[in-house]
Amino acid sequence: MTDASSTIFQDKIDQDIRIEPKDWMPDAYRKTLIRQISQHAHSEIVGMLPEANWITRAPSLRRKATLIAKVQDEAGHGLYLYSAAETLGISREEMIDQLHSGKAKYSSIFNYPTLTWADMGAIGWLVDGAAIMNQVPLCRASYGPYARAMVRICKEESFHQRQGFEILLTLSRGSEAQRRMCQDAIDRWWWPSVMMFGPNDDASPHTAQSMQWKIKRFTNDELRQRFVDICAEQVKLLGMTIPDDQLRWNEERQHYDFGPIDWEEFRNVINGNGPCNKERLAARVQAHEDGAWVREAALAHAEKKIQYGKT
Ligand code: FAQ
Repeated sequence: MTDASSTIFQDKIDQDIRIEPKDWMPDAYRKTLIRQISQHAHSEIVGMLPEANWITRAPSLRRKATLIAKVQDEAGHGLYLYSAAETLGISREEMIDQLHSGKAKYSSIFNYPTLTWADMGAIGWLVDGAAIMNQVPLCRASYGPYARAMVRICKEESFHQRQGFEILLTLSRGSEAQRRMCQDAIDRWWWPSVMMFGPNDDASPHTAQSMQWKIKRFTNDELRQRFVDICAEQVKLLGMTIPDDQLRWNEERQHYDFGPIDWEEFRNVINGNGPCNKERLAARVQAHEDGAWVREAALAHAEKKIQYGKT
């Protein structure tokens, strides 16, 4: 690194000029982006599994078609994100190896089971809702390929969030059993969704530096608070409750106060001991092995095309 390249890099960050793949960047900036973008990609791919569980059991053809489309969108998000990470000099094989060997993380939220149809609603409303809250600011991340991938992803996530809320709204206007199912799903998904934003700011090793580099635009706690504020209002439309007896509006702060987060549970889940960690990883590894013939066929086809001079 020369002083001049480092100054040019910092000037670009300060002036909100995007950093592009061929620009000089500090090694630590590159590593942080690879870590975050690849974990994000893995989350989208592993995130397909809890919902895929309900495709064959969706209550109507319309619900089934919508759920298939949503899960397919998530595959697309994973692929844009793997491509964005590849521009930083890591191969897709290496990222996938890191996921399958347990070296790379993916979002804690996808290690919880989907027990009833109402979970599809709760995932859409709460999980996609939390994802949007975290991802809209990433459309302004300093690294160009990541920020651009996020624009399309956010548009799709907002559709996902609305379909989830609509599932819960329908259940909330249904029979007593359906209302109970709706409340039960909210009860189970609330706290894991609140944890999605990551550790509190004072326990987050990466936030300060990522904010300085304008990868992150808001801290974990700032985004979590916004999420709680919005959900505390939206839940009223459902006539349901959030499972937190300390949730109340604080006039002075102009925000909702909320109860303590069980960080022990969070640590357990991200360290591989959540309810479904082993099942999720095993399903991914199996899918990858089952797909080996497709990769081989695609490679053979590409080689043939090159051999015969076609592109
Ligand atoms: N789960 O210092 P920080 C979705 C880790 S996509 C697991 O705060 P950072 C779409 C963190 O990696 C959901 N690990 O780190 C969808 C770090 O570990 P490391 C995914 C977590 O990076 C919806 C350590 O803790 N979204 O839902 C979690 O500055 C429905 C210290 O944390 C993204 O990935 C967690 N929840 O901030 C799909 C968004 N939180 O790497 C299907 C992009 C923290 O040192 C269905 N990522 N950790 O070993 C980000 O914005 C950031 O990476 C954060 C964490 C905010 C997640």
